[in-house]
Amino acid sequence: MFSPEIEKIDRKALREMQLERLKYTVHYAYENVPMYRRRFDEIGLRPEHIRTLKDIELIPYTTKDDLRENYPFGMFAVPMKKIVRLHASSGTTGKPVVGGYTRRDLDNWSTCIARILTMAGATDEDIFHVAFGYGLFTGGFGLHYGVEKLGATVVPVSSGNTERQLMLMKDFGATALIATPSYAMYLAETAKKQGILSDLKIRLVCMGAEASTAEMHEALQKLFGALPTENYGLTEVGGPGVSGECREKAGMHINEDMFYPEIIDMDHNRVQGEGELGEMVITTLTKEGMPVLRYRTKDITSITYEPCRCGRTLARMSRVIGRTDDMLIIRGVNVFPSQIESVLMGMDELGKMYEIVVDRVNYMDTIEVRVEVDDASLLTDYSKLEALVAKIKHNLRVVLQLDVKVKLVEPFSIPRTEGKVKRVTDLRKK
Ligand code: DLL
Repeated sequence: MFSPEIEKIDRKALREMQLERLKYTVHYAYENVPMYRRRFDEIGLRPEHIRTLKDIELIPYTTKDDLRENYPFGMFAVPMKKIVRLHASSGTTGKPVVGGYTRRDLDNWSTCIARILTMAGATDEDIFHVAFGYGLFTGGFGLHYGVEKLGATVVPVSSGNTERQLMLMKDFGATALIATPSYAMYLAETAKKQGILSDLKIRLVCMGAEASTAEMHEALQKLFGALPTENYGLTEVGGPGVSGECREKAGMHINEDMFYPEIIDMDHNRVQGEGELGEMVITTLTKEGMPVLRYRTKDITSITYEPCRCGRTLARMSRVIGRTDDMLIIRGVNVFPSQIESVLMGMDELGKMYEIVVDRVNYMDTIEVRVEVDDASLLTDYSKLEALVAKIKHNLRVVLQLDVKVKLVEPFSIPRTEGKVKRVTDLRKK
């Protein structure tokens, strides 16, 4: 373990530490961030009203809109002189969310990442190929400094130029790959196509920044012959480093000394119990540059506090099944793209790239799944093709309780992305 004193901490001692840090953060945010002072004053809440961890529920939520309204630096709690780094989310619409880091924030961030990489089985002997974008995105630099803190070798390749990436992975003898799940898959598929998969020494694939399914992990493990693990985070609370999977792959351990997690019910905004699915809400416990209280992530997951087989006592969050704003409602049925991915990735006849197109025809919602086949020759064999389409439709119906149109397409015909993949096109929104 990278920080055994924290990762194996007795939970009572952890709760005491969290309470102390929560009280401090609440005072600190109230004193230094005008938005928080206003919010508290409006409802007559004073920082000293927070006496127990449960009292966190008295604090109003923070949302993406709050951060946008305070763009770019209104949420910062220190003068700019103390901010040594800025990052921002890519945000497809409107202004991005900006994060500001003090020197101490950067140090804590690297510690969180070094823990997560160690959990995944990395050591200072690994050579990390970092294929996350370097720039305002928190993925590249965030992981980079964590690898350095671990003492491993970092190859800051950034995103783009897949063939060159593979050449470097091979020539530099990379043992660990850091990428989004979709890009890791693209690298593996391309290496397979070029016949160089067996020349790669990758033993770990550390993925994050987008959702993935157990089936996707299995498919990657088969291709790379390496253990895929995932980690989670978001720009609003600092970027990657909130949580990560250990080799037991039984949920992502949350760095609870730095982040206080809650799960709330999506409809009633109530705090959920252990194991119940809901929206993740995060409060930062050590941030100086931009403390955030009860941030609504929109990510749907659950939390367990049971100690893990690996010996860590830090709580674990389950794989994110989707975002509240990603959920599709098709003819009244709730559908998460991850449910569709589980079905597709579990079928050997299929390739690993797919897209989902939703439309409305004659007032009726339609959903079409386009998926690549593994072997192009299948597309010319009409009876096999029909049987496969029928099988996919059946499997999707079992999971979704919906009839889905299925179109099989040639390998590598769906465009790949180097950053976060966009699987769904919803034409109803046009
Ligand atoms: O994606 C931070 C990050 C970078 C995490 C690299 C892990 C690795 P944003 O660009 O602000 O920050 O996007 C945050 O991405 O709210 C989730 O919806 C999604 N996300 C991140 N990690 C995971 C994951 C980074 N492991 C948003 N599983 C979050 C599912 C994830 N979704």
